[in-house]
Amino acid sequence: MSDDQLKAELLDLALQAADLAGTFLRDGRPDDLGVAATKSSAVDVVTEMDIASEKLITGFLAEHRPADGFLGEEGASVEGTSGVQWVIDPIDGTVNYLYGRPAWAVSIAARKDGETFVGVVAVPMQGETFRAVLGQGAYVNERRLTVRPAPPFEQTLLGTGFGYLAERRVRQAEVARQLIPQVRDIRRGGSAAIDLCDVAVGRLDAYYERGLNPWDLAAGDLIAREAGALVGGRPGEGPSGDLLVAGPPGLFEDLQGRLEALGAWHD
Ligand code: LIP
Repeated sequence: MSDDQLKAELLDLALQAADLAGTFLRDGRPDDLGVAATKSSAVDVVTEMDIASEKLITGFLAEHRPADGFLGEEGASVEGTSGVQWVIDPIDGTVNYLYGRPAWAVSIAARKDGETFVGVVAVPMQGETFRAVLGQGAYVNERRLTVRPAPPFEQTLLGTGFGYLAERRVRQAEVARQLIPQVRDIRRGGSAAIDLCDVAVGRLDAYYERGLNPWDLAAGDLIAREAGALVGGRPGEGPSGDLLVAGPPGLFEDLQGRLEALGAWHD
């Protein structure tokens, strides 16, 4: 199978899995949804729907590609033998989902030998599915995506997010405090996958966050890059849990330099 044939197959399966899970989550959300468990802190929550969504996604994908590997936020961890690894956030924006707020997504990426081939972010409450294939552009539904041209820094609408540990949030708040007077405004949406898609579609000029997990960023990173954004971490580094920075050329480098000077990459 050629890489293009593999990309087409992976995209088709990712779109089907994201639609399956997104429909289940949108239509099956219990009115009395509560917290099933917590992780790094009392506010880092998991619901029964996160767990069910991940099982739905991994079950569907494993049925069609049994030799693939899996890495999922809620525990899916399979090595695989095909060289393809699925990176899954079954609900990105779990707290939003728990509170009945619309900004949550299903994020599914497929990596081949470590390179992200396909990314899909479904946002059911917006009726939007973002998708990208490496080298083939990014789309929302059927519309091709291109990032908004870099504005002057003082006119930047800047997205960010905060971690689940209070001591990290103190440092993150200090970085945001320094940046707020320098930009148009700040937005904190609660889903990294949506924030990265917002950069791709032009609803944010740029986005940064410290503390993301691979499943938070895998699909949105490719979607933003295929829409023309630059996505990285500290200068010369790729996006990681230390720091993710995303934005159009010109603004990306300016923001990255300011974040480096502010020490946004450490607690
Ligand atoms: C969320 C991220 C978001 C971050 C939240 C949380 P989750 O992922 O997408 O950017 O600010 O703290 O980590 O936990 O909802 O999958």
